[in-house]
Amino acid sequence: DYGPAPEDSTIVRDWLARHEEGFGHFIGGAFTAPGETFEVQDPAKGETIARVSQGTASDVDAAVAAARKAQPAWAKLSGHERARHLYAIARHVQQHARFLAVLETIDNGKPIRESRDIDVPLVARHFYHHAGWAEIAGDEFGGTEPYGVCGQVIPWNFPLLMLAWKIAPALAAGNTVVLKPAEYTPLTAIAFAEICAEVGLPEGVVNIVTGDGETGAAIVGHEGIDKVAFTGSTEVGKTIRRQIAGSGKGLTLELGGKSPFIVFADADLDAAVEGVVDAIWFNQGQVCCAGARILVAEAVAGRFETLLRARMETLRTGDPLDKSTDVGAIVHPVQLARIRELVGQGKAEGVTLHQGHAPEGCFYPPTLATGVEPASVLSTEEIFGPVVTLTTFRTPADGIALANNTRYGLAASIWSENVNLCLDIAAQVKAGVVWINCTNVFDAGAGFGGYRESGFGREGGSEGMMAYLRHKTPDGPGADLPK
Ligand code: TXE
Repeated sequence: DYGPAPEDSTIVRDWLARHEEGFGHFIGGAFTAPGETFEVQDPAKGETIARVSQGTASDVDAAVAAARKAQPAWAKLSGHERARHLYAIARHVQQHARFLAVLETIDNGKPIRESRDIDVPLVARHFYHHAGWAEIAGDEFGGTEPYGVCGQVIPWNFPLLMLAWKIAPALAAGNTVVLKPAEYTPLTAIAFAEICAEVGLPEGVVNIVTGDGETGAAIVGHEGIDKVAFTGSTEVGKTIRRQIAGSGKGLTLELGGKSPFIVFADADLDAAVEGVVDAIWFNQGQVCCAGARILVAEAVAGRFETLLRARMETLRTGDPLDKSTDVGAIVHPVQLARIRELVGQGKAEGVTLHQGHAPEGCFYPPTLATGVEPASVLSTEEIFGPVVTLTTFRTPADGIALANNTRYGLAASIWSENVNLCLDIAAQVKAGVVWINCTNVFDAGAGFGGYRESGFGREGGSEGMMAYLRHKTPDGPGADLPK
């Protein structure tokens, strides 16, 4: 169990210092000179750590042009040759794992234990996995072709991992990409662009344009984009859907959630309490599939709450670079204000709050809300912070009704020693991902995505690959019909 060595932070600080004048965009295999820039903060320290260019319409034009130019040759490579590039990226991510983990933690505020043990290893895994798909895509997906150029817009909660979820399958399928990282957390995407250059990825295959929502909208709306993939808020997802309606562009959306965490009376309560820690205090609760609503059987609710509150007391909130930290900084003061505002509304409605400890600054304590009505803002709104509600239910039918009482449908977690009950409930919960006696388990081989206002399309697995390919019927199944 190693923490970041002091030299890892030094390497990151040196890298940032070398780019003090600001970072440009990565277009056509090279970095542009920085244009008009905006500040990027380390939320834990409240310091500006870098300046990054605000992508303009002409930057987006240039990136799309580079991606269009590169795409035919990239698609023409054999699957094996594309796989070699993806393997090389995966290996370089592993070689730079400590640098990337520290950079992610400084930029996002997430605990180093998470960026080191979860985010970065999953990024490498995603590229390895999709290299495998590139090798066999021709055999597995006969009668398909890539979309062409994909416009990809990602959020700030898992900056490098969301990049990997977007770029790896797109490239494996023979697409080229223009990706925009979130304005709060653009730095690991820039480091990733350096890796692309380092491994000799053909120029224009990956283009990274930094900027805000306006830059994102310019990418989404650009006529040279064939498919849009977005992860972020439900509100922006809906805007994008309207923006490109009728354009013929492909679209996948991975949006918000308010996922239930259902504990039955016969569950292993200690394990379920640890499950809650993973469900809502992992990444400060800034997780689209966070188990944000605990629904617990009335018969064990008192015991469960006691265990949970005792566990909350032991969580350490603070310096994200300290390897013993459990809960790090909130990504940005704006997000912190949003969490405070929603919790304040809940308080005004009369809920009871139980809170752990948090230092001054851009931190929020682990929070459990009890006495919460299903219609309360805390039950219905995605808080995207370390705040979980606890509600009781009597019968399994009541539990399911509460679980489905949401406009979202991203994930659900079910806890019981009775596997038949778990499977029965899993079939009735309206969610794209259901975990049984576990939570927040991700794998590149398993499709991830939502129902209802949580979006549509899947990332990961064969469904995730298909999302980057189009069927062409004459070559597809049925092509051997008598002529
Ligand atoms: O998200 P936005 P924000 C939820 C969460 C959070 C809230 C607000 O509840 O509190 O959203 O976060 C880009 N066209 N989630 O405001 O705005 C933007 O630049 C194209 C859940 O940060 O959706 C960024 O790169 N792009 C979520 C990305 O969209 C646009 C993760 C996400 O930002 C755009 C993040 C536009 N019109 C927030 N406007 C999840 N489900 O994982 C903004 N962007």
